[in-house]
Amino acid sequence: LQIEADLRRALLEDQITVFYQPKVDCNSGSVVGAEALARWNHPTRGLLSPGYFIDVAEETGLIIGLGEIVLRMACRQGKTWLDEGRGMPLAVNVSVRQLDQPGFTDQVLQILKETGFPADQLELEVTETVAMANPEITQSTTQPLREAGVRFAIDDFGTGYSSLAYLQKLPFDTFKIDRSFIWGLGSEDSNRLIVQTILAMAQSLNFDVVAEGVETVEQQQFLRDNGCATAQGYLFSAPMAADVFAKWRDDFS
Ligand code: G
Ligand code: G
Ligand code: MN
Ligand code: NA
Repeated sequence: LQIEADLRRALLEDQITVFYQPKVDCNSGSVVGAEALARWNHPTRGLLSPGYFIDVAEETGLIIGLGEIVLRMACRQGKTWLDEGRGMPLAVNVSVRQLDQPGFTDQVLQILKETGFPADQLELEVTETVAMANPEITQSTTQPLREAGVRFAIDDFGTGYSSLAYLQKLPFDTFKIDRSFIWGLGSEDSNRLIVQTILAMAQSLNFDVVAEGVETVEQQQFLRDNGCATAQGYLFSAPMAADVFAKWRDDFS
């Protein structure tokens, strides 16, 4: 497969870069963190989004090396911002292929040590299906990291099949409500009810909540009025290169 060979080379030749999308306080509008998102700076096709390569990376196992690169870059950037007095928590996506690696926990701790990024400023996002698929692996992998201060988020929440009883036992701190529920918020009653239910549940189970894919002021208002602390989406900004993010943040605040 050409794309596999190209991606393999991309990992070796520093063609992977990281964009940052702000997370914003629903009430005050201030920036409270950012999600790191992989980009492939392809030599002939330009800047590619994960939609073009994450599936191939997952299927070939290249996601393990890619994930390590993204985590290291994000922690390095986070430390730089911290040293500049612009520190903030960063979230990094983690694939099940990474979580299944026996060395994953040590790798994360090593990257934190090497970069000097504080563990309590790092959040790892794991998709809901993955989080639920193997609770024992999830538990044993996450525990030492949580003890170090790393936080865990369930990504794309609401698209999987979490049961309430189960959720309480999972070692997660945050729900990220999937954007498919946010889009209907202006008009669709069923999505309003679903989002209100997720927010109420998060509150009673003591989870933080981030709404993804927020694109309109109406959606932000609905979320704020229903107790959602944090939002992310094109209303605030699309993901940006690190230098663009830093400038955007200076202008924004
Ligand atoms: O940035 P964009 O919206 O195109 O990202 C699309 C999807 O790719 C997101 O759902 C995100 O979780 C995933 N993704 C982005 N960067 C990474 C990464 O570094 N590792 C993993 N495993 N997934 C990523
Ligand atoms: O990990 P996650 O599935 O949350 O990935 C975030 C991805 O979603 C990013 O690649 C980003 O480009 C995309 N995204 C972020 N905000 C919005 C939004 O408001 N609308 C849409 N359509 N996509 C978004
Ligand atoms: Mn994510
Ligand atoms: Na994701």
